[in-house]
Amino acid sequence: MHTILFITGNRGKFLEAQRLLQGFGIMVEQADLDIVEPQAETLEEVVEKCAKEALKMLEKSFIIEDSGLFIKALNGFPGVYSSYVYEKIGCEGILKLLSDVRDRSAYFMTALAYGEPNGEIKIFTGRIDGEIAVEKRGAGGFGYDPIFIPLGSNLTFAEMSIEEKNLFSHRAKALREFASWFLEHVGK
Ligand code: ITT
Repeated sequence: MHTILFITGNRGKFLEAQRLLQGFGIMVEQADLDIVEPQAETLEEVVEKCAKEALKMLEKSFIIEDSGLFIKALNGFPGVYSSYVYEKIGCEGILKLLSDVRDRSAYFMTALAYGEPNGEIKIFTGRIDGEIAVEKRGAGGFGYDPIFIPLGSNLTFAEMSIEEKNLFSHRAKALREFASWFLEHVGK
């Protein structure tokens, strides 16, 4: 059994990762380190910079991830600014921006970095396409979950249990990639 840290201040993310990685025999502990998110053009760049910062502070293997919602009609906004935009205008603000918009396609993406005390950093990504709902629905999840409907379902992420969201989500895809690689490279 392996134990790694998941560096995040977001409990919802942690619970999703914990549930999924359990199935691979990988235990996670939440670590809420004070890492300031750098500005960068892609989620991969952001997470790589964060992982380098974390490497300086930790002597244990860890994962850290950065996620974002990319809306087609808004040219990919809020994308790398998802956190700031959520704090400022929330789901309601996004719904207002899309009030007259027919093409509501959007995707969620996660870039996940695994870091080891020896300095190795490896990046994994996951993406789920879907659309923005016309109103908020559901009480589960966090962030933009009440307004995102993944392709293949009629429910928003906030209407799903953690297990159901893990069948679809960007995060779950990145975590599965990571877990397969980890078990192969670090051993069972
Ligand atoms: P960290 O401590 O891990 O950075 P965070 O909540 O700041 O937690 P991100 O920067 O990765 O996480 O997320 C950017 C925004 O997107 C933030 O407002 C999240 O709530 C939202 N978000 C990320 N993943 C999401 C998901 O699976 N469902 C809904 N919203 C999500």
